[in-house]
Amino acid sequence: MNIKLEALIFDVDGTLADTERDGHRVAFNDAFDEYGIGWHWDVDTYGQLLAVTGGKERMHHYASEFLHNRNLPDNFDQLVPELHAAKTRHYTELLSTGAIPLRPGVERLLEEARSKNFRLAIATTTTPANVSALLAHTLGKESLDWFEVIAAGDIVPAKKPAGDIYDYALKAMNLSPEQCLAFEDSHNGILSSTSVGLQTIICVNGYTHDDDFSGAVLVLDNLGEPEQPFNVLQGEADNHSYVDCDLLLKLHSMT
Ligand code: XBP
Ligand code: MG
Repeated sequence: MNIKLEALIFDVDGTLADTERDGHRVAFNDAFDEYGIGWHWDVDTYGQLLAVTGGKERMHHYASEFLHNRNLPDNFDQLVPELHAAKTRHYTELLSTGAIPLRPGVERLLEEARSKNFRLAIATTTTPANVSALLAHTLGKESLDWFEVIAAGDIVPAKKPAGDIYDYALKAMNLSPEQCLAFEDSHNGILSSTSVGLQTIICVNGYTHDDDFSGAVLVLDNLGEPEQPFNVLQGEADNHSYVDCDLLLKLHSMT
């Protein structure tokens, strides 16, 4: 492709950090305990619930598909936003303890991309406060300014797998999808990014390693580090052992 690579757009949950099992799931359960509703999402159940993105949407999905709307708390529809606010509080408190680190290679790649003047953005379904807390407690508060756009949560009507959040980020940066690469970890994520025409690199995690990533440019177990090479699960990494800007430029030129 002759079009220049200008920007990298990152998903957050599962991509920048492994937040779902030991972060979001735990915070949901803390909120359920706080409100005494008797729900508990174990690791396997939560994996099934990840089919639906967005915390409020996930609670509604659990009520309808797992509980068949039986024995729900009183005023359940009104309670969901309250439960979700409590979950966000528990989640951001957990992040503030440093419990969830960034995935291998994330900090290194962001720093290299910045030094080479690539533009950076975020496109995620998670609540904006969660993104701020993760960045602040891993890379420092100033890292929020590394991202030209942080597209998150309810700013678009339809969450992933819809493409709206990526579309929002592209419009805010005034870029076309051909000028960018996206980074994702899940089937819903790649459906979202590719639906707006973004070439996408996948780093799988414990919940997503068996997902269908047939539209991906490259599927890895993580971004890798010089001393900790990635494993290629799908695609061609041109003899690289970790993702750097050189590899990104090569992948982009092949698309
Ligand atoms: C992430 C999610 C989010 C989080 C919870 O998906 O599905 O819903 O689990 O976030 P993706 P909130 O990585 O594809 O963006 O509870 O703040 O909604
Ligand atoms: Mg994700």
